Amino acid sequence: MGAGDPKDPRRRRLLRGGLGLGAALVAGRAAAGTGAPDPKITELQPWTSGPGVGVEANPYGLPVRFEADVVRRNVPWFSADTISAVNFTPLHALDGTLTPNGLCFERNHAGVAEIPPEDYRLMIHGLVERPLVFTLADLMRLPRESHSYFLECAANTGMEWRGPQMNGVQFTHGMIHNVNYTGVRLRHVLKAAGVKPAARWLLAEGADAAAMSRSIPLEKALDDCLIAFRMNGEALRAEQGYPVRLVVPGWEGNVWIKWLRRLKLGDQPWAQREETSKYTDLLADGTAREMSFVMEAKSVITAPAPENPITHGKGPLVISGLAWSGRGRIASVDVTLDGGVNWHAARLDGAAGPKALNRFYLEVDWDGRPLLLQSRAVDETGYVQPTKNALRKLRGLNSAYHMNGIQTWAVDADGGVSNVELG
Ligand SMILES: Nc1nc2c(c(=O)[nH]1)N[C@H]1C(S)=C(S)[C@@H](COP(=O)(O)O)O[C@H]1N2
Ligand SMILES: [Mo]
Repeated sequence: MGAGDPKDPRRRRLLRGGLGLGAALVAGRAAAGTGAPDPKITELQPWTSGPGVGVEANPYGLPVRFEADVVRRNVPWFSADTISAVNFTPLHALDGTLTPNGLCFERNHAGVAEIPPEDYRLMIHGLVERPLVFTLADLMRLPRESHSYFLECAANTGMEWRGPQMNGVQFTHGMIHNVNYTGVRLRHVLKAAGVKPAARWLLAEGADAAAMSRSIPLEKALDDCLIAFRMNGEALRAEQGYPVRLVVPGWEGNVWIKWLRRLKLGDQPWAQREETSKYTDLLADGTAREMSFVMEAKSVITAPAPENPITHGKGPLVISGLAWSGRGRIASVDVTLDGGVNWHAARLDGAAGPKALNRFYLEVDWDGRPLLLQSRAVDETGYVQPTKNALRKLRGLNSAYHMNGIQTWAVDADGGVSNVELG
């Protein structure tokens, strides 16, 4: 006798134990209420009346067709052409913390480079004892590690500097992904070349037509950076930098050079386009923050969200979201239902490592009244996610980058959700 056997007393206990919540959840359903037979149970369904496809139908598996809406999306007005553009991770449709490879947002400045692995070269030169060139096979002979990290574009949520703009969490917060990378510590590769004592900075350059280049302080390069060739176990996707990208944990996405082809050691930064004209934060007084690398603690509720209205009426409601910090681990996340009058400690699910996405949940009993939902992350340094207005007071309105303010979703009595801001 097993737990599935109707005569099993354990099964009866389970059913009885679950009745309270179960009754509340099905209360609104006609079939359950009337006692009429549910044809989905009583009638033979097509998926039962014949076999499905065989194991050769999908040598590389794809999502089930009912999930065809779960895709990256872009906004047409972002740029004149999609070769220099961004698309957004569908955060509203995901749970847990890892982003599936096919759903990782893309930000390309000159389209996706396609590099045959045998043609890949990584050059290391400048202030080194021995300039070196690595092939992909060379890199794969060095000691390897795997770590999960978030990558957030500095422009994520940037549209919201001037007030609520985008009515969907995919567009307000979707320039982020969280991937388990396998690769070689950058410091192993730099040590092989022998860094000269005068070296202070590293130039990382991509092999794409944009030749995207950024200056990185040597201290960070020798710390936790990876030269990665796997994402979530498989080869990098072309759009994520196949065959090799730089992983710069906790720092703005722009420095995570894709299609990495060159590392140059120097004694000062290079003043590349992406660290002067772009990816700097123009302040109210006309000066600019430069090299604002770290992505500060941030969080967002992914359900309910504009794409995830409450459709089940009052009763048990699962509030879920993501929290992250470029300075390390998330210590706690608080959630408010009333625009910040009362805060409740959310439950952090599982133990996320430093500089990675954390999943949080808060289970509540919704009374059907309108809500003003917010989440607020605190990281291990004690930094508390600020309000958007606090950030505006500090940095003015000129910036398009580093907006990590608290997001507000208004839930109306029908369960509809919209992007709002409290004055
Ligand atoms: N070579 C190269 N590296 C690049 C870029 C690029 O256009 N070319 N875009 C950068 C920017 S601005 C971001 S936010 C991240 C995006 O990484 P993703 O496409 O994996 O999301 O890659 C960075 N690395
Ligand atoms: Mo970016």
